[in-house]
Amino acid sequence: MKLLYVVLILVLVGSATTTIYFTYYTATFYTTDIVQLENKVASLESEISSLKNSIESDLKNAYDDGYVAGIAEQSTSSHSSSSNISSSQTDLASTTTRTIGTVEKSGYSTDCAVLMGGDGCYTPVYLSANVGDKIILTNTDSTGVHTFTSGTVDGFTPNPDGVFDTGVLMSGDSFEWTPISSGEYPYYCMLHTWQVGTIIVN
Ligand SMILES: [Cu+2]
Repeated sequence: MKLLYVVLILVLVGSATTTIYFTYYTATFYTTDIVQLENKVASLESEISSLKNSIESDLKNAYDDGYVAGIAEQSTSSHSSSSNISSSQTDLASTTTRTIGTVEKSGYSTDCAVLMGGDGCYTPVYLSANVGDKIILTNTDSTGVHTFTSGTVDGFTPNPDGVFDTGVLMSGDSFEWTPISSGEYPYYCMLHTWQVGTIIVN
């Protein structure tokens, strides 16, 4: 009877051990399989992603090449068309800009006037320019308003000739004039008759 118990217990322990053993191994195999599959999926995903990136960069390179080629073509065609532009238009493209300003406090004092021994109330008081130049007339006097009015002053009597007239320029304001023919262009300030200058156009 005692022996029977021992055998029974051995059988039970044996079968339990076997069950645990198989369960453990099965689980291990499945786990290993799942891990391997997951790794495989991850590696495929990374392969797909790198293919995507390479396609994207190929597309971008192709686009950039096309873009550069397009720009090159455009500049070539604009070069060939610009050679058809007449020489007068070409000259306009390379305009020289010249500037005349007003002398500080020239509205209060005649000291700047050439007739009073000064250096002139406009600066430079004589400007040499060429036909087609861009001449910028600026009131650089921080203390007052001035004009650049083409013409002459006879004593206190102004004689505007209508070639150009900036009108009243506040301090810092500008006016642009481009001479279209050569000659000497005297001008004066409508507000301060001692203020005169000359533009010589060649
Ligand atoms: Cu003035």
